[in-house]
Amino acid sequence: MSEETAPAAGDALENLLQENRRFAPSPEFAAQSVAQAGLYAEAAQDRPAFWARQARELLSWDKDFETALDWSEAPVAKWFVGGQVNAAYNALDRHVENGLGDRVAIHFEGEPGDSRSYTYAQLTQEVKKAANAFESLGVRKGDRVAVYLPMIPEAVITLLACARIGAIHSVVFGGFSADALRSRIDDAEAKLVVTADGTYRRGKPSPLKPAVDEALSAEGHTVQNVVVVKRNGEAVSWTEGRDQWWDDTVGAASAEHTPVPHDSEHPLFILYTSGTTGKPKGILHTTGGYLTQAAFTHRNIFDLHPETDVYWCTADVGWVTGHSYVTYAPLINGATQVMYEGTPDSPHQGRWWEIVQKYKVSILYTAPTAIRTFMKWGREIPEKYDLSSIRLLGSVGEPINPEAWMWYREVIGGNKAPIVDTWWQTETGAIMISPLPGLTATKPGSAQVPVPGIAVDVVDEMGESVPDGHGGFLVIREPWPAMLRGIWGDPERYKDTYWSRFDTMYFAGDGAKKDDDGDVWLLGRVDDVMNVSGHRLSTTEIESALVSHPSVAEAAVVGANDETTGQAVVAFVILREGVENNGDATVQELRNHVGKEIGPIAKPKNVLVVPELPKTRSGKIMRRLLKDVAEGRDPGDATTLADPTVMQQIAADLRK
Ligand code: 6R9
Repeated sequence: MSEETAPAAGDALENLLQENRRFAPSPEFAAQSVAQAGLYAEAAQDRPAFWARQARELLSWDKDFETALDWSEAPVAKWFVGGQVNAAYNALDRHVENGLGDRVAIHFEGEPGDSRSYTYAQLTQEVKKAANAFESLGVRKGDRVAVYLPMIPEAVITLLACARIGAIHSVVFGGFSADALRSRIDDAEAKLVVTADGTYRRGKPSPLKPAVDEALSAEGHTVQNVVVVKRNGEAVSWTEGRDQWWDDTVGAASAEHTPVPHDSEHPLFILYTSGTTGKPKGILHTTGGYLTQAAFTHRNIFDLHPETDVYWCTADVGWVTGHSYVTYAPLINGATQVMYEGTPDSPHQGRWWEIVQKYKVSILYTAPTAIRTFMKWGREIPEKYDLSSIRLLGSVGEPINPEAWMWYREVIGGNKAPIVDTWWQTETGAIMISPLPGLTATKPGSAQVPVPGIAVDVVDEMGESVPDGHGGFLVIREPWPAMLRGIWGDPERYKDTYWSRFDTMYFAGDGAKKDDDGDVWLLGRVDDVMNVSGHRLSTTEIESALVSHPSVAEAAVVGANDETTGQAVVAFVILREGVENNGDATVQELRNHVGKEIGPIAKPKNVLVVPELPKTRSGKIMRRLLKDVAEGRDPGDATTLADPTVMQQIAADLRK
């Protein structure tokens, strides 16, 4: 996109930006809002001072810090320099000391229907025992611990036990292969692996330990011990001396453990992101700044009233959302949360809503892909349950199309719960763009406004801020507390990936647009933006148009190379349950619908009706694979898909 063509980019995006529905917070909601309007002005006046106040209010420091921000070694920031803090103490012990020991920290719901709850006092005890156990296995401050666990309380316990002793956790999502696990173990040189015999998936036991055994079968690794949680009771093979049952080590450990203070910049964790190409990047986060922004955003964006709310974030601990908004922020803020092990359709498609009803969940944080799946299953399923406890809804992970947003609001939120669409990344550590629910009049499909104290902008090719009503690249102009401190073992790659596109600004890799009010709309990764006959089209916008057709459940759009137009729009759609595929007639109907919604330029050249879409395990559509299909190539590596057979299903369907 050149400066000259930048304004044209806007034209094709009008569809999304003509969205003019607004939902102001109700007077009752606004009256009890945690976030106060003064935050924006305070942050604008002195950003580091604003974050320093948050750091001191939200965390208990063993030693107060001297400097809020040291940016002298940019682009590596230091926040709250000289301060000392312990993440686990802040998440646990201090609540017990403050008389909140009996408050439930976690209501765990297993897939087979077993459940257990941990109070803050109980969770503190478990973490102390795990900390002692890991130390007895030789884990020291700064050592790396690989975590390959399902969504069970032991995952949170393990992470907090590492944080307590200053060991750096590196969670590898339980759905990743043995090879992926090994490469992450090697890259971080992990000393300990914490895993489980397995978990449950759709009512069946699903193994984990065999992948660890396979990962460690070849020589040359750094792992000394494997601690194994017994979860599904399936038989596992055992390496004597190396393998230890959780119940034997953690179970036998002392429940006395004194947390030691860590420097604010002490590394807290590494989390590998799936990176579009090549080797995964080990995103490094440190302690004080990360915890401050995670806790601040969690309290203000989710309007958390810890005494009364029941919070449920459906993310797996294998993703950054499961770190910031399951493990750290809710516990730092003293919240009561729900944790669910399994899939949304086990044993039936109402499982989530049954859980909401059972625990009276008041704050629900999930992803657009889940919302669209529930839309596909039909509103009569959630309508069978009492969802009246819900008072706030959150969305994360992808742009949420206005149809899904409206459905979420009406069917799940009872037409009253504000929706916060939260934009952020593994790299940003915590939410960066989001409405504040008691203050912002929300717009279906837009993440809208930067969090107070965060300097987001949309710039053109030359790095110039675009005027309202125009699109470009999303950047962050100033360092923020929870920003990544680098890529593990590869400082150059950190600079190249994020700081070379625009010299002094962080390049997020997302396309975005400011509407006439200056609100930000996320338009997908910049590699998802197509150029058709010189017009820039957003995959998100066309997908959104397709999904607004009553026959369509889900859609994914790619730009396929085209001799005449540069790129051509190719759409993959899943029809709603009960809708018949009438071949060419259906295709024509959908093409015309997009033509009507956006304009003839956006009409897909091809519409392919498919049974499933290829998604990563975090629910992101793998457009790269669809592009291969659209361009007539054999889709390459599909191993990172949640369901690796999806591509075969699509190929088989297209051959019909
Ligand atoms: C938290 C998380 C980051 C990428 C990001 C963007 C997309 C996340 C979004 C969103 C539009 C939102 N993304 N939230 N796009 N609206 N509310 O998902 O982290 O897995 O690192 O993904 O996800 O493209 O760049 P991560």
